[in-house]
Amino acid sequence: MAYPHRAFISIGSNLGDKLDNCLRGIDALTAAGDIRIRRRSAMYRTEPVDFKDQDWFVNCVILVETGLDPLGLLERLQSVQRQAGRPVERLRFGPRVLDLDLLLYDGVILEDPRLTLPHPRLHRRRFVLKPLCDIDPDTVHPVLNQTAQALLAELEEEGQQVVEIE
Ligand code: PH2
Ligand code: MG
Ligand code: MG
Repeated sequence: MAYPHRAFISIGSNLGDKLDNCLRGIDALTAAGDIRIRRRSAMYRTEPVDFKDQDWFVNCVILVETGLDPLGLLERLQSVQRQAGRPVERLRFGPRVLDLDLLLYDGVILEDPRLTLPHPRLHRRRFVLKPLCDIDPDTVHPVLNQTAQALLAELEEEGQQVVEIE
């Protein structure tokens, strides 16, 4: 098996045993043998953004290597979300057992009805940028041409608290 591509994936949960949901989700990604986990950030408790009236999340970011193409990887993320018991219909930005979002895939820029790369909100979210900086602060956003570290420095902490879990 070849693993020529690098992708960053955001993991999140705010229902049930959030930390365990995230850890199991990461494990499930490797089951078919065509994705391997290279790095995992710390785990964080994070204040909900976009839809504020919901419980805090647990979030982290992983770096994977894979032979899957972007849409193949997206399908895999969706299948692991379903296995975790997440219904397909749900409130946009609302509570979820497991959310796996493809953030970056090599330097690919993609506008497809199924998938936008880089993730369209990644540069505005501390719960994504803080863990992303744990594992690769110098990674460059291919549209904004700025590093993860520089993007994080621009964001206000107000309303976007991110607390590392010891
Ligand atoms: N996911 C959302 C909406 N808001 N807030 C935090 N803190 N973490 C998330 O993962 C998150 C969110 C939609 O996917
Ligand atoms: Mg999401
Ligand atoms: Mg999602």
